[in-house]
Amino acid sequence: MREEHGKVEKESEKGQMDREGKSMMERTFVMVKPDGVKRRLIGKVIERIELKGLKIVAMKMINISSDLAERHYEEHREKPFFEALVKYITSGPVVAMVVEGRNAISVVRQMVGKTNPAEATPGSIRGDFALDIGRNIIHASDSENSARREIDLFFNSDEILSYTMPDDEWVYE
Ligand code: RTP
Ligand code: MG
Repeated sequence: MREEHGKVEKESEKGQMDREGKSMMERTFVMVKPDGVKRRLIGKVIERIELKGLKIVAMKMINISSDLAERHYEEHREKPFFEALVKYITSGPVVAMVVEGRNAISVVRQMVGKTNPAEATPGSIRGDFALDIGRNIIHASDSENSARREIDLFFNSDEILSYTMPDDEWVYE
């Protein structure tokens, strides 16, 4: 199996495409933010990821340093909310994960819901558990490039585990 962060290509799936002709197995970076941890929502978030059929291939609880926070959110450096964002994300422990599955990047973004929880669809994580854009529970990578970059920022390659699930044939056709 050839592995590259953000994208996973199993020998058996090489060349396989989904119905839109897109490649399939992806890895995405997911993080339960400090408000999610302090509101005891870690289990609920993980449960949704598992129930969807996705696979957690790395996970750890950490305190994010200001330096890591600034690098993680560097695309927002010039935004007016940047300082508050860094303060928020460094305010307590987070649970960082790498999640793998078919089209995992867009699938998890859909599960997370819109940035502003007030506009997020009920049924999404933000839609069900949050109200304020500055306290929106969860982060997920928004593209293949972001996923690759963020996984590399938070995890060493030896922290990402490779294993098979016994129900793979029931999750994937
Ligand atoms: P995330 O990166 O955390 O998954 O969130 P996102 O893609 O849905 O939203 P993004 O635009 O990347 O914004 C990153 C985080 O910054 C905070 N934010 N505050 N006050 C504001 O207008 C504002 N806009 C964004 C949110 O915590 C958002 O998740
Ligand atoms: Mg974002």
